[in-house]
Amino acid sequence: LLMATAGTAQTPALTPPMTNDMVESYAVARPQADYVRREVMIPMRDGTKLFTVIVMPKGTKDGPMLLTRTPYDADKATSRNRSQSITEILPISDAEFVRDGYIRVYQDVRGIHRSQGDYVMNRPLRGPLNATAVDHATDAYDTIDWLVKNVPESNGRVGITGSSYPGFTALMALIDPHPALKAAVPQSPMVDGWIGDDWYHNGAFRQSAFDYIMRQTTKKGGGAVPYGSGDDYDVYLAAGSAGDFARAYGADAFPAARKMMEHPAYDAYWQEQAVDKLLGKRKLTVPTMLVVGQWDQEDSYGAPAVYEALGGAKNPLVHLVIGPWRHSGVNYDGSSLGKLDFDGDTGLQFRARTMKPFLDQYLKTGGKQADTPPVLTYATGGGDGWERARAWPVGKGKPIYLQADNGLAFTPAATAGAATFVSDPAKPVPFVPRPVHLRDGEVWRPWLVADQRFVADRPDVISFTSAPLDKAVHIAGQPMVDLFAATSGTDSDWVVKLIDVYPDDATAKPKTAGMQLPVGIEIYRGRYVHGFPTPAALTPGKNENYRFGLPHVNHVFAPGHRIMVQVQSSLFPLYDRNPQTFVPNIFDAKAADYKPATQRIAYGPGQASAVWLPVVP
Ligand code: PG9
Repeated sequence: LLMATAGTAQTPALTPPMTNDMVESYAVARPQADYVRREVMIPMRDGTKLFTVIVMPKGTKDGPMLLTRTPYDADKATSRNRSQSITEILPISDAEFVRDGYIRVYQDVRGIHRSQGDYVMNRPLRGPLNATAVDHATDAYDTIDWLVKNVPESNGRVGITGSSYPGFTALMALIDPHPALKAAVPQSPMVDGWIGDDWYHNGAFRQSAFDYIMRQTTKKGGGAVPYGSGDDYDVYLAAGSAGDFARAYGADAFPAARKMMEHPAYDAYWQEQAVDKLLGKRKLTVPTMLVVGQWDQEDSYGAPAVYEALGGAKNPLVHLVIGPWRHSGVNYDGSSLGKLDFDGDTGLQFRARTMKPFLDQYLKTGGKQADTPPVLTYATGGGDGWERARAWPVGKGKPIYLQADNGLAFTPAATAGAATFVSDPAKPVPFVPRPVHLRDGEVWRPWLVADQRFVADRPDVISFTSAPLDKAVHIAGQPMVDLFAATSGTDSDWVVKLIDVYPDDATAKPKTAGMQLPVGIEIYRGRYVHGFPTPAALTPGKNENYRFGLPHVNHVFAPGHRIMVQVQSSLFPLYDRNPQTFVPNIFDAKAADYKPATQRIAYGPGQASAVWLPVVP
């Protein structure tokens, strides 16, 4: 320090050479920062304080607030880069908002990162599963209440958004909402963890849950599953059942994993926390735009299910958006996915042209009426971009039937028959090309558009293919599987894929030549064919009718392309293996229960297996 005394300049005191160079704590100096970033602890009604970061452009006045409630670290979310520019510290998806004077608020949900309290993975609403006085609905309410009273730069209006888990918390805020909550944009929300979002799909367990839970719910030690660098396919196969895996790798020490495994069927535990069911029982009072990716590999079920539960087109407050995205892809560069290229950055297009005007209308002071369509979807394949609609689905179900000789056609097969294959649980079909690395984002994010030629030649994968189309087939809605199938075992999984087969000759676009593009992939655990809450053994050799939905899509099968339906009985190691012998609980299946089975896929009169395509006239 320079010290001046009575006009005589003194030699500055020098830092002694042996001073400890470690600084205890230091608030980063940002002399040029174009923003204000405030960290606060917001008290909830039970006294628990939640860590919240409020970020806004310097000089903000009368700003709308956009809140995200997250288990993924509010501090990290608001410190993307060490920068003095607001658009650099916040996620890229916030840029359009803060450039226009929005106040961005990120909060750690209770019990995680810097928030106080208990972390309950999918904290159920107060009621039969939650006897406390707090849940995500009350926490959102209390947070909004505090924000409108304590952020003087705001105009007192709040919107809520977020993808996936934060999509789930955005939906929960709609239950008995705070009057200052004026709009919501839940993206890829986790809605029903058993039917079709993160933990199970139609009863088949997603083993990726273990790694997620072990990473997300460990305070010290623990963390990710030590897969090593080989092939996760081998790791899971060697372990045995998913239950054996959990016991061997210590996942059973994690309450979140135990809760999941203790409820293999669709019992009250799942039914009572299904957010679409919770919202369906209430009147929606907040304008809500539900968003999902057409190839959402984590939460494809939630957004369309909530749209339907809230009354769909009959409810003027609800909007649905389906983009050509992977899970949460809406918040990143949406120019491409796997081998597919789109018409520009579809993520940015949606955020800037649809989401922001929608929020502006309800959140800005004197917000302008936006031209928000009830439904906005992006037509992929031979389609040409964004399409507005009054209601979803747009198309009407038209069956495309499985045929003899691996054929597929819009007319039913004249004579009954069946195609067979042997499914061997010792050699399950991989869900992506091996070696499998479940944690590799480059593989995980686009896996739902992975070219299926990598398995099409396996004897346990059966394909039914149409003739080349002479005119385009445009589908917009949810393709429905209507499969008549039998197994020689007493339990079985059925995986059905709807595929767009690109022509082999495609010199203009060699990377997609001959591609088998999955338009939708879904799995169904056979034991639930007579009811999700009531698993039962299958009768060997007896045809059962399996009916289930594929993810919602807007896709155009172009002229010259072929439509394909592929069937197999495993999707490993993403989904645990079905032993193909009925056991009361598959988590406890023993090695001897895993048996090869002959699978019969039926077609023709009385057993007309088909996929109902939502064809746009
Ligand atoms: N799909 C993730 C998730 C949602 C809800 C619960 C647990 C996980 C996510 O991406 O947040």
